[in-house]
Amino acid sequence: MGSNDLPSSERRVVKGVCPHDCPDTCGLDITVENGTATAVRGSAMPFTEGTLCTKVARYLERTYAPERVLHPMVRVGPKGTGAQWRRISWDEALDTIAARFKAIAAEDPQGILPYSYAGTMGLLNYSGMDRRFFHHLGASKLERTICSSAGKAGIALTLGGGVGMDPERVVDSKLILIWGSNPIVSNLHFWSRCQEAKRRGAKLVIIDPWRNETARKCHQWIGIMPGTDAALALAMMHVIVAEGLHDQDYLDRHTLGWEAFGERLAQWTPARAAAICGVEEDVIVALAREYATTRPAAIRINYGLQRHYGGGMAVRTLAVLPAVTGAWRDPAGGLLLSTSGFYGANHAALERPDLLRGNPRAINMCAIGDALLGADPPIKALYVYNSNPVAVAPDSSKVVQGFSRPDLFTVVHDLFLTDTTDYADMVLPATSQLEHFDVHVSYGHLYVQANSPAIAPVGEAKPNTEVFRLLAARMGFTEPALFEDDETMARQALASDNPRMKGIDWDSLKQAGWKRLAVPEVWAPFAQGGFPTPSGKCEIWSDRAAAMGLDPLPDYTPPIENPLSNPALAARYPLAFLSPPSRNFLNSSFANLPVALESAREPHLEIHTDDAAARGIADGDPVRVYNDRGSFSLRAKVGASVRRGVVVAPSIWWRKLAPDGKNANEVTSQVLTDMGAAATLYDCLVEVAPV
Ligand SMILES: Nc1nc2c(c(=O)[nH]1)N[C@H]1C(S)=C(S)[C@@H](COP(=O)(O)OP(=O)(O)OC[C@H]3O[C@@H](n4cnc5c(=O)[nH]c(N)nc54)[C@H](O)[C@@H]3O)O[C@H]1N2
Ligand SMILES: Nc1nc2c(c(=O)[nH]1)N[C@H]1C(S)=C(S)[C@@H](COP(=O)(O)OP(=O)(O)OC[C@H]3O[C@@H](n4cnc5c(=O)[nH]c(N)nc54)[C@H](O)[C@@H]3O)O[C@H]1N2
Ligand code: SF4
Ligand SMILES: [Mo]
Repeated sequence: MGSNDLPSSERRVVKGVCPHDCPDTCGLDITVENGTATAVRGSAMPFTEGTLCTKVARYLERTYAPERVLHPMVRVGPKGTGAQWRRISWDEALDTIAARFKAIAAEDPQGILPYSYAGTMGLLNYSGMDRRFFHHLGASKLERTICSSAGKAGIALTLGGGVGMDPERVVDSKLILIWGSNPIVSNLHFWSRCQEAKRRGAKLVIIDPWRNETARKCHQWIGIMPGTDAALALAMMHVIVAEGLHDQDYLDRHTLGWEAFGERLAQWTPARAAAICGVEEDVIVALAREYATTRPAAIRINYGLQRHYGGGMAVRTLAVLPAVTGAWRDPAGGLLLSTSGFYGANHAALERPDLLRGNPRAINMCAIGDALLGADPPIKALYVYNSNPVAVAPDSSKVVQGFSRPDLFTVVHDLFLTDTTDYADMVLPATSQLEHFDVHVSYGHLYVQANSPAIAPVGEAKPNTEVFRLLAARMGFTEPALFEDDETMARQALASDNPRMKGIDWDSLKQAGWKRLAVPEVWAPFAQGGFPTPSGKCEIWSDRAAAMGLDPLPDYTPPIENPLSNPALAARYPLAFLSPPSRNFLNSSFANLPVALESAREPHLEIHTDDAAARGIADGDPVRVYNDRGSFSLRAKVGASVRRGVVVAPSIWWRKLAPDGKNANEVTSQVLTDMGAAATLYDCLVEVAPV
């Protein structure tokens, strides 16, 4: 970092953090020459090890994209076209928003709804001043559950929170189960460690309906039916117990309810699971034996497998596996969904729930279509930031209909003119990560990082935090917390009495760039139990689940849209539809940039040769995917990259850039999961026909 010493007018390297919703949370080294960013590289942060994924390696093309929104604008054309805009000043923009918000709030502030997700994961711009502002205003609350909350709820019941093995240790694993996860696409730096483990002799098994990019590099692919993972896990435990391969000592010391669970496991024969999962009985038995007899054994589950109705239960059940075999005893053993529960950032100081005015209702973001069309009292104003709901929210036809309401006042703060800005009354320009301060935790490693601005804002762009400070002033608010600056908020976020946050403060973090949580370098967090559950044990039996009206024991909860659980629906729509992340995009981010579109080319649907033949579909044919909710078109890719009965459309394409102006969410549903009120994006039956 010698270049830090050079005068700022010449060349310097600024420490940043990738802001995207990705478990890797990479450290960035941003080279700045005469005020212009000239290179973005992976930092020496230990999980990043100097490399970035291809999307972010070309971050300057995003930062300096000619498509960036550079100043506030109001819509002058018809809603939904995004065609005609008039440039306005920030003063006019803020005055207009404040006037509308004041008028609505005078009647009922619940008429105003913020809509945001994870365009940036930085704590300040993800959930800082925005939360304070909307709390103080008394606006409707938003349940931010579109991604992970089913799995979070499930793992919290079994393990006590978003905790698990240290992903850096996986290099020493001898068996790695990659389960509902596509790390080459969505967890690249975990994958590089899997490859190292492979070189050291590990076996890699992937459990996924899709033979995805990662599956092609694993030793074994188990092509399971979507939404049936809990049945597989139960049968594995059945075999492990029946063959006496369980770790009775670990179970006795560190789990709760193992005996009660025994009766249930007895019913989960491999034959029963085989019929549900579409996986052969002997494959299940062999997997169980291998898992129980190989040490260290790691399981990487990811969010793919919990985007089904039974997603909470699936994660809850899978999370029991490492306790049954005692895999937690090894640093390179155990299970990982998220590391976020290890952090102890001071969210209360950051978000200030104490400022909450009244007891406003909550609107679930996954059902925004229905909410815009029917919430009572009605939603009159929508303020969207960090999200592109018209592209990413399920059941698009409802979403589009809701956003089209002429009486709805919609403000969108973004870097680009997205599918959502097409329905905005006003668009505000947002800064990129190179243009603002932020502080980052992670859900895929154990480091805290600081992001410092490398360049001045492009055009008239402003960070989320700044816009809410300015709006608070226009609203006439006087609460001092609404005017604190970014670095003050960063200090507050890190002022935590969590022992793992010891020694991490903003000023030293800003200098260093990153710091590992105060945990051992080589760490087996639950080797001696000590789970963050009420009992301190791995809770197979859960009193908390019982109190929530749920089954106190792990089990299998079938999908809603599945041939066995809903044969009538499957008679009309026999194919299970998945729309997982594309390698070239990050959700819908990047999906408008030439650099990403060059590689992604056009939307495609992977379909098994037999399913294609039965429908008269040949490789390369244009096809239509449809169900009762809607339909959209794309090109068929016929082969053996998916199991029979499943079709896969890598996503999330922008509607307006797709051949028929629609994307995968045309067919997905607004139904919520069994736990955590999350989206059931992959619980979806469709039919496919040639166009
Ligand atoms: N390049 C890129 N990286 C990303 C993203 C992106 O869009 N692009 N998105 C980011 C975000 S927001 C998230 S949440 C993560 C998501 O990343 P992951 O958690 O890895 O989740 P998905 O990619 O949704 O799904 C992973 C795999 O789950 C499989 N799957 C679907 N249903 C089931 C099931 O029922 N059982 C099993 N066993 N497998 C199933 C899919 O076929 C897919 O291969 O990735 C992040 N990283
Ligand atoms: N069919 C289908 N639908 C899905 C999924 C799927 O797998 N299939 N995945 C789901 C998942 S896992 C997730 S997490 C959601 C993701 O949904 P979103 O969180 O909405 O993610 P993006 O589509 O990336 O949109 C983020 C937007 O925020 C903007 N942005 C970035 N940084 C900033 C900033 O600092 N300030 C402001 N104001 N804006 C910023 C970006 O330009 C981008 O337009 O989508 C879900 N939808
Ligand atoms: S998207 Fe993920 S892998 Fe790519 S740079 Fe960001 S954190 Fe790293
Ligand atoms: Mo996500």
